Amino acid sequence: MLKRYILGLATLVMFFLMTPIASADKPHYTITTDATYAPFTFQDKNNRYVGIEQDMMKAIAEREGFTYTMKPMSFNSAAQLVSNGQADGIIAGMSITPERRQVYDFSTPYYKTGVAWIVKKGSKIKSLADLKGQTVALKTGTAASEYGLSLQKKYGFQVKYFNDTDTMYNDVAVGNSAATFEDMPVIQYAIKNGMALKVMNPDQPGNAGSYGFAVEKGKNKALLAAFNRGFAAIKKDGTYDKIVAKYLGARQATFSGTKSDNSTVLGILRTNKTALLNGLWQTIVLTVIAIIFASIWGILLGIMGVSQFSWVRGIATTIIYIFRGLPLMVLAFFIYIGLPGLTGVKIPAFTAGIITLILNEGAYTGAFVRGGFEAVNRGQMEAARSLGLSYSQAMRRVIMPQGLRIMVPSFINQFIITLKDTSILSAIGLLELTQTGSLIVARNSQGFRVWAIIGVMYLILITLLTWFSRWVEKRMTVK
Ligand code: ASN
Repeated sequence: MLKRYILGLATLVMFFLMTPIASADKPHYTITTDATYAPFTFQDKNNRYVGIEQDMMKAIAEREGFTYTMKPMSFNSAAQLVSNGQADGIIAGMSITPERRQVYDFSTPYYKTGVAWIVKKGSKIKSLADLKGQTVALKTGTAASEYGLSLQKKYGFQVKYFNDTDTMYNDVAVGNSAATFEDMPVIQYAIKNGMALKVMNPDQPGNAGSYGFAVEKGKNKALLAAFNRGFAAIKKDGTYDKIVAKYLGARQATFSGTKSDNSTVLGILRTNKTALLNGLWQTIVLTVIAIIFASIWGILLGIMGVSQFSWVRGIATTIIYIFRGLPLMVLAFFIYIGLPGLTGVKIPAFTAGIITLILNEGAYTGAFVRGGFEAVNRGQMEAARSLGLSYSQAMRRVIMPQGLRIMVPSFINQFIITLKDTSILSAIGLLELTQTGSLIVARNSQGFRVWAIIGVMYLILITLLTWFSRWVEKRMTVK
């Protein structure tokens, strides 16, 4: 009965882990983008990704007859996925620079840019020299951050890093950082939409250049050619100009435009209902699959850990040592970004996230399961064996039932930790609850309210999970 249940579950999970494969007739690509880079890519009030780049890509794909899956995430991850061959192309306000040309092939330039240096509105800072000893906010992996860094020695400021532009702006707006560097069109759009910041070099952008669509160097030639052809066509027939005018002409509700909806917790809940529910669902799915498989894997490791054979015990100890020792985020990056670079096999973020959780939580589970079995009196094993039971019979009938029972509180604890650990997977772009929160804050700058909502949602989930575990525990002990 149990076997059939597990088998059914495993099939379901396999189904979940498979990547959707595109229809055979049209080429299908995976394109990454910067999730919070208005006016080029950002979420609108209905949590749909919009912006100049999103409209461009749609128009180009239609003309050129290809389909694509758009993956919004931090710029740094978006760029790495393409340079590693995990994704086919990137359209993310990406400046064409000589260093990047060594790693990527770029399309025809599609938008002019240059770096601005930015302070809070009303700030006392008047020149770069005033930044001495101050902190400057930079965004990881960007051309603007490189530019900022090139001035660091001369002007003697400290730097701190952020993964997205809006959090970085906020840090300056609330006065934590004295200044920041970001691309001119991006900051100008934010200021136009109510960000209380000021550009100090509006007429002299640093490192003037252009944005380009990029693919990994030497790869995806057909996609790049299609982009260039499509771009030339939408430029020629006026579609491109219309797209740009659509976003730059009208005031967009990205930063302050949705004030009334964001002034109360209820308003935020209502505006972001779909996004929050999707994030919640993703967190639940990750947690449930990870809990089930990490428990199975952990119990297996625990049994191996008390094996009669020292080499089996050795294997268990080594596995537990490695995966308990690695920080979860390092493991996630290794599996998602590191491994595919080596093997050339793409791993979807969801699968990478699940594998990360199973390995990490499974190691912790393995450690306490092993401890639990060891705690069941050794004498009991001897007694069972002297009654004529084989080692595995003694294990299954005598040691395991008692051991598992004392482990129940540890299991519940581990389940809660697993749920909380799913939030770390936002780093590889999974749109779970935490990442959803980041994106909402990026849009409405309501850090306090949004993070309070997300916090309460986690607490509710944890309470439900604890109740459920206690219920199972009771049923186990009644038997
Ligand atoms: N403009 C940045 C760069 O070129 C990319 C970004 O932040 N989306 O590095």
